[in-house]
Amino acid sequence: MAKQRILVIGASGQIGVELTLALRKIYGNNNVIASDLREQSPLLEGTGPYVSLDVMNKEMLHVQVIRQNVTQIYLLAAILSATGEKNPNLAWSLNMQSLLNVLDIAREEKLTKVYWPSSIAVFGPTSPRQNCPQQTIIEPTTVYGISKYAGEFWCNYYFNRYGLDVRSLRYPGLISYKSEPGGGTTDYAVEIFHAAKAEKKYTSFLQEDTYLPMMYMSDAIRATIELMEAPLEKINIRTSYNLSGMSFSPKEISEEIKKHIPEFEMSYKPDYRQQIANSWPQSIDDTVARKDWGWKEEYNLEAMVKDMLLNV
Ligand code: NAD
Ligand code: AKB
Repeated sequence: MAKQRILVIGASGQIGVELTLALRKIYGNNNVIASDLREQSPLLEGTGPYVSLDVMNKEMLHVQVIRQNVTQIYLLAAILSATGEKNPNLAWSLNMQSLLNVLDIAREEKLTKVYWPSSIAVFGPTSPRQNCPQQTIIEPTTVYGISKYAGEFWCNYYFNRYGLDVRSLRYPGLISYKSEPGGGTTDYAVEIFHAAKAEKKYTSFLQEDTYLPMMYMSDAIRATIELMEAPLEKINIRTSYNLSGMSFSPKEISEEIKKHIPEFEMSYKPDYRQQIANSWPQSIDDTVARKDWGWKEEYNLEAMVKDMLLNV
């Protein structure tokens, strides 16, 4: 394989930090260029190149792609579900224009691959709530979900029309300890660990019985790399693959935490994010990802809670 030069856009975010570190291990520190609008994460300092970049500035993005001899882009910049509902126009504009800028430049510069994540947020209240399949009724009700669904079809379009090898996963809510989550509805499942360790109590912004699809970050990073390294002929979905790890409610995660911290107290004060959570499926069927490129998660709720409490 020819030498790859990878640009990660949104590298200071929850996924970006860990994905950049993982890509640097595989492709070499200097071949993975981290970029973001905000400053570099301290966890990335000294591990490889960093450029300050606004993905909305197409000209500057294009200059960087040429200057850095980029062959692949991982686009992670986005506004997530909860923040998106506070500023729908901004969410639509960033989530769509960033993708169109990247797809256009990738086509023009003949990049070998592009990665862009979608989300379980593409599904809406009319989708099946349990084991939501790859192909089903998809009528999202959040601006974030609408932008992700539209984005999936842009990826599909660039693959079919221009042969651009763009790949995508519909991540569930991601749980991690290295960098903070960036304004999603599933963020409670990260906040709870910090509160459990620091104060031994947490007030959930979702009701106790709100089941949502979730995944531990190390599984999500591995899924991303496995998808991107899979041979071309194994990739049959050019919109975005369903991906599943685990599914739990605030009550279930609090009970699992109590096994390690018996004095932990959980209370509930649902806010506007409850409505968003109610519109999403409770669990996801990812049979197609398992069949096409061999996906299998490692972490269940028990293993994830144990590891989070060790590391937070
Ligand atoms: P995040 O908010 O933590 O990180 C996004 C990063 O993008 C931030 O560091 C931000 O500064 C940067 N950014 C914002 N605007 C930018 C711009 N104009 N130019 C350059 N950088 C900019 O988000 P995340 O959780 O790491 O999510 C990354 C991707 O994964 C997003 O597309 C998100 O929709 C998707 N996703 C995340 C989750 C999750 O649970 N974290 C689940 C499903 C899908
Ligand atoms: C969010 O809650 O917005 C994200 C997601 C599931 O896309 N974590």
